[in-house]
Amino acid sequence: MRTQSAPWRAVAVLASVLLVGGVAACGNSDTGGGSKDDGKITLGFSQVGAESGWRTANTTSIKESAAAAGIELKFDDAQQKQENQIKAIRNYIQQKVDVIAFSPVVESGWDTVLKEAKDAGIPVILTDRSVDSADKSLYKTFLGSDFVKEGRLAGEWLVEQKKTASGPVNIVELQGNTGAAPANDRKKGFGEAIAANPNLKIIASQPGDFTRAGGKQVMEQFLKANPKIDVLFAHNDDMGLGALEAITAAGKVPGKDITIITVDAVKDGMQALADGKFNFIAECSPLLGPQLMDLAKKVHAGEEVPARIETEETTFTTEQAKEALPNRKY
Ligand code: GYE
Repeated sequence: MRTQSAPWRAVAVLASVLLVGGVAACGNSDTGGGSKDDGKITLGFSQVGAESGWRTANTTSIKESAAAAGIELKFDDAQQKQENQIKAIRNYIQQKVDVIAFSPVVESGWDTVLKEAKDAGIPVILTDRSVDSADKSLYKTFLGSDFVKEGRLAGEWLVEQKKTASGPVNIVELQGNTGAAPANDRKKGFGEAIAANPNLKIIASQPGDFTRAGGKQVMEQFLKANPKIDVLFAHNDDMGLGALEAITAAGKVPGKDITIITVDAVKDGMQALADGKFNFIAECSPLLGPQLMDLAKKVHAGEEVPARIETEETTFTTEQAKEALPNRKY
């Protein structure tokens, strides 16, 4: 699929001509709009928040990679609020940054601000999470995981584990924040996979906002309302880690009385898996920084980039977690 229409390329070429002209004419002086003409790319990045170990590792990856690539990074933490992200993107447009990248907290409601960036001639890169905009010309590319696949891998593992179950297997699900692509997609993939065995039933499913506190609180409610819980599927490690506290407090043994499946595979999650408190993790890599910087350089230069770049990922059992933990970077 083509990502870069002719008018976009024209704007990019014109921008670089102006940039080069500007450098020749007035050295390092500021253009007045905030974007410097010293040849350095300025990237405005709007991060979701700091809700999980995954997010912290992602932020570190982006900051370190920007420094290594010689890209000037403007960074904003939206504290899981869409309105803050829209504000940050508008600021970046006003400052005339060269490229905007963001990780949308929810999928919907971005068309207006994306159109504003497009009209200002600033290319946008989606990273980690995507948007549901029908107009694909509003952004250049989406770099991130296949969340449906992560959910499906989690579900397929469970189907295999429970293939000899003769009665109902009661599953509870801790979802990510409402409306987020990884919450919608992991739910979808998991649900599709477990449909292979009618004994596997999701008896409760609630958002825990991808945080430990959310996971703990919702798991407490699940345990109170449901005397028989066999499996927990948590959309990330942090909610699973919060749920561990609730499960232990209820006098149950995590990983034995309740099978626990999560997504991410950050260090704390991998430790819980190695300790037998979790049973399976579908990996989701937060180390998107280097690829993002590469893409920023390319779209700034007006080069074509693929419309979708998928992160490579794997899955872990307890044995595999024990092996991988000593070299785990995040
Ligand atoms: O799984 C979760 C984080 O968007 C892939 O967001 C990301 C998710 C990740 O809060 O831990």
